[in-house]
Amino acid sequence: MKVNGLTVMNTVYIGLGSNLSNPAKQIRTAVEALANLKNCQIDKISALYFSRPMGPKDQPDYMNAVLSLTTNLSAIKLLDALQNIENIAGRVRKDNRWGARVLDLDILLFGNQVIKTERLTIPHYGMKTREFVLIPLHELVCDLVLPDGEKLAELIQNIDQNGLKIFDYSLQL
Ligand code: A4P
Ligand code: MG
Repeated sequence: MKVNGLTVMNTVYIGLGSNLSNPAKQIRTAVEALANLKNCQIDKISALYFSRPMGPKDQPDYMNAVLSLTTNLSAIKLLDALQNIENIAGRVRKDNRWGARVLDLDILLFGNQVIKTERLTIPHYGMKTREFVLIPLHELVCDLVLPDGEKLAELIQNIDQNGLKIFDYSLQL
């Protein structure tokens, strides 16, 4: 993306989740795919976290992680690239809200932008209440401030950890 002839770089935070078909492997493969994306440079990756399912409880436990990358892609082009990676992983979109999935890649934050279109809501609509997003994000950047001025450090103060724990550090590049 260019503004006044200058390429605009944004720092983006992406949430990764999986609870099917060897979730730890799914997350590792997704990180590799993100590392190979054109016009994107991964900056930091959290630990791999084990987490209890949010939503229906009759589904397997999750693996979650968060990473940050720098990109000159627009948010919608990045979404296209993430959905392509999800599709390659065998993601089948069903109508079961919060149901089991091979791979979910969510754009949590895109620079300081606030976006509300048919295909994109940024900041991600659920990020402020999800321990499996906030705690790995805090690991990456403890002094993060959201576009609305809320501080990440304050958001995690009262969060229920819900069994979230570090599984391993295998995602580091
Ligand atoms: N979309 C809008 N905004 C965004 C964004 N910021 N990032 C649109 C990515 N996509 C965004 O997405 C549906 C549509 O949302 C996309 O086509 C895109 O245009 P999807 O990935 O097909 O659906 P989804 O992510 O399954 O949505 P859903 O069902 O609301 O799932 P959630 O809210 O992401 O929750 N428990 C644990 N422990 N860990 C988890 O990771 N994940 C979920 C899924 C449930 N329980 C979980 C976890
Ligand atoms: Mg998603």
